[in-house]
Amino acid sequence: MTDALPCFVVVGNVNQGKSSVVSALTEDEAVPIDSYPGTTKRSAEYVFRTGERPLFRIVDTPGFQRARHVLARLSARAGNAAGRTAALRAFVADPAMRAEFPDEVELLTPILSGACILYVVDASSPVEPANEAEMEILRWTGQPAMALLNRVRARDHGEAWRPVLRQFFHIVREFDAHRARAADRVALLRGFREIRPEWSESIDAVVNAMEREGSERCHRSASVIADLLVEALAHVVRRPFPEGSDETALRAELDRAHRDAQRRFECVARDAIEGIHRHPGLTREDPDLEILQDDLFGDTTWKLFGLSRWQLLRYGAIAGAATGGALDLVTAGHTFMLGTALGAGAGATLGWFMGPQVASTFGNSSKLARALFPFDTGRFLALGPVTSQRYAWVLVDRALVHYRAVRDRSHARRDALDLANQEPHAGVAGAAGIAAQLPRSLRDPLDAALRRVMKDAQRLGVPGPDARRDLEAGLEAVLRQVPPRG
Ligand SMILES: Nc1nc2c(ncn2[C@@H]2O[C@H](COP(=O)(O)OP(=O)(O)OP(=O)(O)O)[C@@H](O)[C@H]2O)c(=O)[nH]1
Ligand SMILES: [Mg+2]
Repeated sequence: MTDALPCFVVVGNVNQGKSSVVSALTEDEAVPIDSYPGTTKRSAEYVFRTGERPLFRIVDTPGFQRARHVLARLSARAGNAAGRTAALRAFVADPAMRAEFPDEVELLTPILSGACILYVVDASSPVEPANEAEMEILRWTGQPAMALLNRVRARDHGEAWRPVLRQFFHIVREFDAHRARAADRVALLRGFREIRPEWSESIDAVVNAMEREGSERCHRSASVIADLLVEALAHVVRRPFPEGSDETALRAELDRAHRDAQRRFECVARDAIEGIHRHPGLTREDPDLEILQDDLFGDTTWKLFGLSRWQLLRYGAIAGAATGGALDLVTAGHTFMLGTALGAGAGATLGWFMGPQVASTFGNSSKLARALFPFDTGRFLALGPVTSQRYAWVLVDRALVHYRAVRDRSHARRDALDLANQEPHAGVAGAAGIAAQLPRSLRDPLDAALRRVMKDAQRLGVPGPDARRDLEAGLEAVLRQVPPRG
């Protein structure tokens, strides 16, 4: 079955980023990659699938080690151009040659079985005579071939490489294994349509499947983020509050528990988004200034994420008029007593200056308590659901930034997810994020959906299906438009 699939073999000198290209193209984090030359010792085949369906095969190979010697041996064996491919086949089949040139035999074998060639060069290194020998040997195979200019370091010898590569290859492309995104992978595969026309149908099928998969990932990510928001915004923590117990301590404990739950919800959603994008092994524990590592309730987070004050003002979130049902909670008297709660407006306004207040506390005799816990007659104190629209947008924004970083992350990278450098820190709300930059045509429906979720949570404890659906639709529309990091 898999024999009918397009098959590519990735070759080149040692340490050029061959395995990195394989890893990026197959979205496989398990491909061994390392900075020491000679990491890949044996050829290994990787199959790219969407769902269970195999789409193409890629063979990673050891690097050329002694191309000039091999070319000399081959030249001695091949009388003329007509005899070259036969000479190569004889070379690969010869046990003595395998013993003397194990890497070259290993990398030439899959090419001679009909695979297309991806010749990877590190454009940060100069062209060497050995490279010329490599390209000549590949030419002898007679297989369609594309050259990829990858860059392992910052230096650039691309100008010297290009004219040399053009002499040997049908197509020469830039492909940065560490930065390649879905669109780059698709463009690369499309290139093979031109050099292997008999594969054009299967390559079209691959490209269509990859595009469908991208769209599906977006849809599933919207659902994950909608789950996060529904859970986080509706969450209520509750503790018994016996007569005479310490109210201040209890309120602090509720606050802690509520924040911990919010952090947990965010973590679960991040794991799910990473899973959807085939990044199950991603490390996020980068000690350097990680803005998304910054605590959800940290000052920096609240400065950098979410909407600007003016945007929130427009949505009525600051004046306290926005959260509808939340206002029902306000009862006479401003000191905290059982059965009273702070309104969302007051919380949001104070929160801007004094740090995040995201939800209100309520007791067992409040209206909300009767709605949420109708059969509970004991004394308790509870905190939630979220009343701060600003907080809702901070949560949305962090999810968007995380989504973009994961969506656009090449599987060739083995370092921790660098969320720190996603955007410059300008020190104002929205500066690190995406939400504040969204066009109003996307932001307005999402804000309306968020408000509805919060309002439902305040009245019914859980958002209704319509609110959930609108939220997911609003999020999906946004995710489809999130541009790559500028
Ligand atoms: N910055 C950067 N580093 C890269 C890129 N591609 C590869 N590298 C690094 O270069 C080193 C070698 O990458 P590999 O993919 O293992 O190279 P290889 O050609 O398979 O190496 P061998 O198997 O040893 O022949 C690793 O440290 C990679 O992280 C790139 O696009 N950008
Ligand atoms: Mg390798």
